[in-house]
Amino acid sequence: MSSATVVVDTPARFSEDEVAVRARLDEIDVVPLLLAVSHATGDRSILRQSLRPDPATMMMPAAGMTAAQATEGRNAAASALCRWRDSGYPAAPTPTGADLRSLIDFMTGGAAVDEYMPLLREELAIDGEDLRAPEWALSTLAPQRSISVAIVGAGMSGIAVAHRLQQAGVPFTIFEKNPEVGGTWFDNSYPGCRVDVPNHLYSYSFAQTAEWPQFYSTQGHLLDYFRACFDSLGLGPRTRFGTEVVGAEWSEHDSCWMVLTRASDGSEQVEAFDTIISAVGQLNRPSIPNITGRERFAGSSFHSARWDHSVELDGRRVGVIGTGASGAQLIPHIAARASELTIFQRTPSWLLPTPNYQHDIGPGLRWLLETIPSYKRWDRLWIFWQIHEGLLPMTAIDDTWTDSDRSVSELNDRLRTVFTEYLAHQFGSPDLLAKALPLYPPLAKRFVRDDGTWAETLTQGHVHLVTEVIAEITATGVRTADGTEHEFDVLVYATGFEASQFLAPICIVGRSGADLHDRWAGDSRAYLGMTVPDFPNLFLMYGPNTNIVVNGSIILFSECEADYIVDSIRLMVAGGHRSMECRATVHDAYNERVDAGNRRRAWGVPAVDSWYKNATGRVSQNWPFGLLEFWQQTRTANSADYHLR
Ligand code: N01
Repeated sequence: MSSATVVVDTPARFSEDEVAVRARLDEIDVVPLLLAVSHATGDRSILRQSLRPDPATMMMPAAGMTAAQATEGRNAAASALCRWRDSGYPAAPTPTGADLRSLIDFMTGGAAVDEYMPLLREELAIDGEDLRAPEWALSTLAPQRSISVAIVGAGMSGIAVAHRLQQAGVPFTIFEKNPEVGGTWFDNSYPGCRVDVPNHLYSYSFAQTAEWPQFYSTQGHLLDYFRACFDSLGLGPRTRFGTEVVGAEWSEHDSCWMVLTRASDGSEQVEAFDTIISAVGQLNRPSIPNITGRERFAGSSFHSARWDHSVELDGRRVGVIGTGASGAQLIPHIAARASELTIFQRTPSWLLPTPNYQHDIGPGLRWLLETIPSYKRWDRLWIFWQIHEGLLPMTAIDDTWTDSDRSVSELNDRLRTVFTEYLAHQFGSPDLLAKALPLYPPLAKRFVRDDGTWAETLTQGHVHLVTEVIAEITATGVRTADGTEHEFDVLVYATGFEASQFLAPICIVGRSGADLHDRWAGDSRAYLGMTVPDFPNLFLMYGPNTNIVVNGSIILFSECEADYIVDSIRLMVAGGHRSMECRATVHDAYNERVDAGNRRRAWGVPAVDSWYKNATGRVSQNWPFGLLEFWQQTRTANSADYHLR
C-alpha cells in the first residue's frame, strides 16, 4: 500500500518574546488555536472550562465568545507557546484515546459526540494519520486476480478515488476529456470564481495544506491544489487527457464493460474494464436558456463556465443574465470594468454574511501555520464541527407552520429575520431592497456568501438591476416584458448547469440492453447515489441525491464514495465474484426514503424552483439527511444489498 500527503507537518522555530507572539495571535480563531497549541505543546491546562465554546452560539461570529474570553484564550496560547519554546520544543506525543477525546470534548463544548468520534478522527487526520486508507491490498487478498478500473474524470472526485485505489494496489486508468486535471475548477475560470466553503475544510482529509492564500481561495489556487495532489500521488502515468468516454456496454459473457473512448484527434477505441467509476461531476454542462432571439445577438456572448477571456470588457456595455452563485461572484468584477452593466435577475439569492470571504490569510495566521502546522487540521475540524449539521435543522419543514411561502418553520423564520436585517442594512434604498429581498424560504436554494460586495456593486451608478421578465434577445441586447430595450456589447449567461442530466452525454448500456438514460427517463436515481440495478460494476460519484445545500463540504461526500467503491471492489474480490449489481428492492426502498426526506426540507417546497429539482419536479440532487448518516452508510459495502456473481 502506498500513501501520500501533500504537505508534511514540520514545526518552525521562533524567537519572538511573549508580547510579540501574543500580537501574532490577535486575529486567530481561539478554539482551533487552543487545540493546536495544546496538541503541539502537550499543555492541556490551556483548555480551560471558561474557554469552552457554547454549542448554542457556536455558529455566531467569534463562536459567541466574549472579547474577554478571546483575550484570555490568546494570552493562554501565547504563554504556552513560549514555555514550550523555552524548554526546547519537546515533541508532544500524538493525542490518542481519552486524551484525544478530551481535546474534542473541548471543541464541541461537551456535546454528545460518541457516534461522531470515528468520523471526526478521519477528518482531523491528526499528525497525518490516514484512517481512510483501505485496510486491504489486491496483492495479498487475491494475488492472481487481475482487475481493471476505468475512472471517468480527473476532477476532485476522480483524484480522490484514484488515490484510494492506488493505496489498495488496484490498477486503474483515468480518462479526462479536458487537457488538464481539475474538473469544475478547470472549467470555471470566470473572474471572481472562488470556493464558498473555507479551504481548510474544502480540501482532502489526506492532503491538508497550509498554503491557501485566502480563507476562501480563488479558482486558480484551487486548480493548483488539485494539480499538486494529482502530481504528488503520481497519477499522471495512469491518465489519458483529451480523451472522452462516449459510451460503455456491459458484456454479460465476459462480465466487463466495453468502454468506447474518443481522443481529441477524433480517433476512437474500445477497451474492456471490469469496473467503471464515473467521476464526471454535475456542474460542467452549461445550461443556456432558450430565450427567443438568442441567436440574433450581434455582440459577444458566452456562458460563465465557458468564459471567453479574449472578449474585452473594459469600458464596454455588458449584460448578465442570472444572479446565482456564479453570477454573484462574477458581477462585481464586471462592474469594475464595464462602462454600463445591466443585470437580469429572475430570483434574488439569500446572502450569508461572511466578512472574511475575500480576505487574505494575514501574517499572524501565516506565522501560526508555519510554527504550529497542526493548526490547519484543528481549524479544519472546528469548521467541520461548526457547519456539519449547523444549519440543517433550519431547513426542516414544520407542517404546523402557516407562513410556508416565506419560511418553513419558526427556526427558519428566525433565520429569515436575521438575513432580512442584513439585507436591509446593506441596501439603504427601499426600491433596491425590494428587488434584493428573496420571497422564498431561506436555505431552499444555495445561499450566496457576501462581505458587503453585492450591495456595493448594485448601488454603483453604472450598474442596473433589472427584474422585469426577459421577453426576447435582440441584435443589440435584451427587450424586457415592459417593452424596454437594454443595449449592450457583451452578454454573459450566468444561468447554471444541466445538473440533473447525470452522465450525459455518455451512452451506457447495461444488463439485457438496458440504456441508463432511457431507464432514468430524466429522473436519475441510484442507491447511495452510486449504484443502479441492471448496471453491474458501475459506480457514480457525485451522483443523484449526493449534493448538500447547507452542511459541510462536498469533498467529504466524494471521500465517502471513494471509500465505498474501493470497499465494493474488495467485496467482489474477496468473494471471488466478477460482478456486483444493486438489488432493485434495496435501491427502491432507499430512494423512497430519500424522497420522503427531501419533501421535508426547505428545498423540497413545491413552490421553490431550483437546479436541485429535475424536470419531473423531484429533488434529484440533494441528500436530505445529516453527514454522519451518509458516512455511516458508505463505510462498508454490504453484500446483502447486491447480487454478487
Ligand atoms: O447556477 P444557478 P450557478 N431568465 O442555477 C438564472 C455551484 N457554484 O452557476 O433562480 C433569467 O444557481 C437563475 O434564476 P432562477 C453552487 O453549488 C459554486 O450560479 O432560476 N434568469 C439563477 O439566478 C451553485 O448552486 C460556487 O430564477 C435565468 C441563475 O440564472 C451551483 O454551482 C460558485 C434564466 C442560475 O443560477 C450553480 O450556480 C458558482 C432565464 N431564462 C457555482 N435561466 C462556489 O462558490 C436561469 N436564470 C464554489
